[in-house]
Amino acid sequence: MAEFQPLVFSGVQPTGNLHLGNYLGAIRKFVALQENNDCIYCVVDLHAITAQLVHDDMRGQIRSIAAAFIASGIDPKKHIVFNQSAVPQHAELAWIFNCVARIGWMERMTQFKDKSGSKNAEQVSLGLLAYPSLMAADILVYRATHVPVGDDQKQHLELARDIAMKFNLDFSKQIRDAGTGIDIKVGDEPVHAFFPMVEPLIDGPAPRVMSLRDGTKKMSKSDASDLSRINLMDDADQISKKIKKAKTDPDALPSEVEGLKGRPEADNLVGIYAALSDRTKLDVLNEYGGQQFSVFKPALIDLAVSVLSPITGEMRRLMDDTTHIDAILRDGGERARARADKVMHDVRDIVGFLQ
Ligand code: AQP
Repeated sequence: MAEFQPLVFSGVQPTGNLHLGNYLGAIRKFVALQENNDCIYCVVDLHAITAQLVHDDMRGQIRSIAAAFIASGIDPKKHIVFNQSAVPQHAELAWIFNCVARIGWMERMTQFKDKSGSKNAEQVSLGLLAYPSLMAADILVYRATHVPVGDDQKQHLELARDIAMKFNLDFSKQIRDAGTGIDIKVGDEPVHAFFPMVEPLIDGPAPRVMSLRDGTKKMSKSDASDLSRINLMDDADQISKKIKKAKTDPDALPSEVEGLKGRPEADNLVGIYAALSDRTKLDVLNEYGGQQFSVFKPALIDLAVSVLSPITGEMRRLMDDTTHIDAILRDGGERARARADKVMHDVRDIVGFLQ
């Protein structure tokens, strides 16, 4: 059986201040993966207009996400960093995927249900419903194989696999005729595939970083309380204040990971410490088990400040030089467009459009 050429793709929305969850769930993994992989990292600006159409400073937001990628250590020369709207093939493939995917698949998405929530259908954009179809297109327009994301994106990636599979099966004859597919195995099933079955990369000690105010809620850009999250642009004093105020319970830290069960806030802070120091939770508990939060929190503050401050400083420096950031995005956009267009040429052939 053949295999698709490994390729890493992921994206971040320019919808507000990046926080520690975005960093640990996504961007830190992007940096680690670039050592041994071909990687494409995208500022997904088309996604940003699905929940809210008008943004005060969309261009500034786009630049700030690109700055965060680069300040965290992504090499935009070896890899590709660009903004999604610069490559129209994402939207073109998303339209085809809108015709592959079923409405019921989209309506079952937890994020759609959460974000459309109590609003009536007149207030929710069609784009919000179709969001996972565009996300599948973002990945598959490069035939990417691996996608580093936080745990909240798992369901969307399962849907991307469903879309890829349905496209491969619906067009199996055309894919064979075009000679652009390869034989893969999906479970035990042999499939002649044009699109790969993407693998989510969600591992690590903090796949879902939780709110500092409520360990049962995801840390999120849209949480009304700024104390719930550490923003990548926070300075040392703000980081210190937020960790000091972070909700905890009165018990000492356990010595085993099992002991974190039923203690969401303790679990979250230990997970954050482990992810920031590239250690396991067990390793952290071997050091801090039996200690009170009055000892653990100052250690976590020192660690968070030492990891995040250089990134924040570099982000500020980069954001002052918009010409440089724009040049990186333009160059990345050109290279991404060339790759996406090759794939779209084959897709148009398979679907039967006249080129
Ligand atoms: N709390 C989190 N823990 C781990 N990973 C997270 N990610 C987001 N929040 C956490 C991951 O960050 C990447 C980029 O996310 P995004 O900006 O595209 O969208 P999002 O998931 O909608 O981010 P927010 O902050 O949670 O926004 P709102 O408040 O709008 O819901 C993704 O890989 C995501 O998994």
